[in-house]
Parts: sequence; C-alpha cells; structure tokens
Amino acid sequence: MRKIEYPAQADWQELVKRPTQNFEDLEAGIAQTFRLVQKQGDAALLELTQKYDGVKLDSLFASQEEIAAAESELSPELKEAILQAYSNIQLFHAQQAEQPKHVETMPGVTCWRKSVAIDRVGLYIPGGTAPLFSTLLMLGVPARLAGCKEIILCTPPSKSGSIHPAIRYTASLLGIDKIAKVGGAQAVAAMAFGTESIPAVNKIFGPGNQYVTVAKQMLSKTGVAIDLPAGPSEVLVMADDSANPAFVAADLLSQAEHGADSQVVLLTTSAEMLKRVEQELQVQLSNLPRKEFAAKALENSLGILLSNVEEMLRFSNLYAPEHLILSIQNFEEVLDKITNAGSVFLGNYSPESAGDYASGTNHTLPTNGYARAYSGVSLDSFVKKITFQHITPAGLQNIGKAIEVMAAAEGLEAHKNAVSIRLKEVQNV
Ligand code: HSO
Ligand code: ZN
Repeated sequence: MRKIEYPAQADWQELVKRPTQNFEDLEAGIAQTFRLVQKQGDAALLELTQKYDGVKLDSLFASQEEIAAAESELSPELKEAILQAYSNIQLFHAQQAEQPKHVETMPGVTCWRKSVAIDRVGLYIPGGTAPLFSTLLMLGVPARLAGCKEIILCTPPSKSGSIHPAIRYTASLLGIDKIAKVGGAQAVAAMAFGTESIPAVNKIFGPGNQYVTVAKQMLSKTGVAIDLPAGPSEVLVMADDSANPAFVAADLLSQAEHGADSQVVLLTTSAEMLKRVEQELQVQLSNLPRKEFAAKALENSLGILLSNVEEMLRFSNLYAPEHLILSIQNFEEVLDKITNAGSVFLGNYSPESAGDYASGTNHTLPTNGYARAYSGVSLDSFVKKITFQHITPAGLQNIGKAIEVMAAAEGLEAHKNAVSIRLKEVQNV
C-alpha cells in the first residue's frame, strides 16, 4: 500500500485516477468471435467452448437432471445461507417497485409513467477462479420481480463440463431452467445476436473477465443494452480513531482478493491508525488462500492521511468509490455530504461483505468513478419507464395555444398544425 501523508489539494486529481486499462488490442479477436457466432450459431459456441474452456460438450445446456441434482450436492448450511440472502434481496428490491401516478398537469391533460419489464434479459455469470452465484441472486431476483418474460443464463463450464452446484441451485430457486454452458465473448455474442437455441436478448447483465467486458462494450454500440461499464472492484474506507484496525484491514482485503487489479483505499485522520492497519494487513494477508491476488492489488492501493473528516469526505466524493465504508464516529452526521458512491456501509459492524452477499442491497455497482453519474443495478435496471398521456377536447383547448406558439417559434409548422386542426374541430362542435 502506497502511503501518502497530507497530500496537497493540487495532487488529489492525480490520486483519484484508477490505473488505466487499454483493451483495444482485444477487439479484433472478439470481433472474429462475433462473426463466428453470427455465422455458425450453436456450433460455434460448442467449438469455442472446446477451444477456450477445454471441454467437448454433448449439449450446450445443463440437463434437467443436472439442475435438480444441485439440491443434494450442496450442504444444508450453504442452501440455508442462499435462501436467507435470496429472501433479503427480494425484500429490499420489491420495495423499489413504483406504482404509476396520474398527474393532471392542467384540467383535461393527464400524464403518467409506468414501469414495464424488459422482455428478454441475458445474465452472464463467471465461472473461473470464483463461481459468483451471489451475482446470480443479485441479477435474477430483480429480473423476476420486474417480470421479465425470459431470462437467459450463460456461464462457462468447468473442464469436466459441469456447472458449479451453487449456480445450478440458485438458478432453480429463481425458476431459470435453461443454463447455457458457455462463457467469454462467445456467450455475450450469443445473447446479443441469438443462435438456434439461445434467443437474442434486449439487455445483457453481469461481470466477467476482460473479454466479456470488452465484448459487452462493443455490442452496446450495436443496439443491445448493457448493465454497467464494469471495472475492477473497489472499496474506500474512512477511518478515524474510533475504527478497529483489524476490521479495516479485513474490509480492505475483502475487495483486494477479487483480483490483482482491484483498488482499495484507506483514508484516515490518524497516523497511528494508518500504521496499525498496515500491520494488520500483513498479518491477515498471509493467511488468505487468494493472497497472491490480494498482495498485487495492495501494491496499487493507497493509504492516505488527511486532516479531518471534512477532507476525507471531499476526497471520497472526488474518487467516487464503488463501495464506501464509514468507520468513523458520528457517521450519521455526514451522510448528507456523501455525493458520489455506489453503496455505503456505516459504522464498525457493517462489513462490505454483507452487501456483497446477504443484507439485501445489490452488489452490481458502478466502478472506475462511474458512481459520479451512475447507480448500481436495481429493479429499475430491468424495466423501461413508459410515459402515457390523455388529453380531452377541453384539455386541448387549455394547452393548445402554448403548443402552437412554441411550434411556430421553432419554425415547425406541421407540429403547430397537429394542434390547430383539432382545435378547429373542437370549436366547431
Ligand atoms: N464485491 C463484488 C461482488 C462480489 N463479492 C461477489 C463477492 N462475491 C462487487 O464489487
Ligand atoms: Zn466482493
């Protein structure tokens, strides 16, 4: 962790920059994958799965028996945990549903807005070093609550051709009975273009490696929507003297273990705290199975000493972290001053892992400074908001003049005429 004491304001802008990633060299290879999937459909998916995942599949989809078997392959403890998380995520997201409100803006002029589910959504769940079944809950629960008609799930198979039982179990909880065993850019392409057995979807969700991320970005230019521009995981912890250095170190490591490119930042008003957190990081790091990833991530990470809470807040808002942890006294008093963050964790007993798994909030959040303008995934991500209006003849008489005058001022005579022609008829009745 790079230690910086009382950096000058002029240097902050440089400090909040994430390490840049340039994926342009991947684009040509990914475009070739797209062409293959468009031309050969399912056959291309099977071929690419053999090439990249090292397994020759008989069927692109997990069988009903495989899905049903997950129930007996998981420990009762894990099933109970998944059910607990499911229930909390469901409770929290169900409250996000909005009922249409009819607003009569003028007598006879009524407008309202209604949420309508996106018909078909595609969920990508990575396999690889960590099978993120928690992400399947975070995407599948709001997709179901929104009422999406079709949910397509793609996840890469292991070398033996299987899907992690927790992913199969979670899928069946969500009522998803088609799991396509396909990963990488080819999975994203299949969901965007459609193949014989995978329908083209309207929006693609989910994290993935650099190939998946770049593929999603490339496809978003062709008309299919994507959830968020995904970047490496991040956490920023603000700690004062009241923080527990072992807790702070544990929180920093929980994000650092995601990958070598994760970013963790500690802001503190206490030189003593900075020293003790550093010591704790070393102790806890040595016991982690993923210590290689975490150690690499710590190399790019920052420990910054600042003068007061006010400064920590200003720095954090400039950084716009995906996750923000407030391990400071009287955190309630500063909540209104947080302007840029994906998800915020308050006090010494709200670890970020709670939001990653089970408290109820969503863990698909804006990274890389996107929290300055984007929100995390929620029920809203799975709906479109359609506006409606109904104008009565009397209503048109009330609003008509304003429309005619504005249309004329913009030089748009046909717009004006669409009102005038009706007003004439109304006045003649
Ligand atoms: N912290 C990750 C999500 C996750 N953590 C999944 C554990 N499993 C998002 O930044
Ligand atoms: Zn995490």
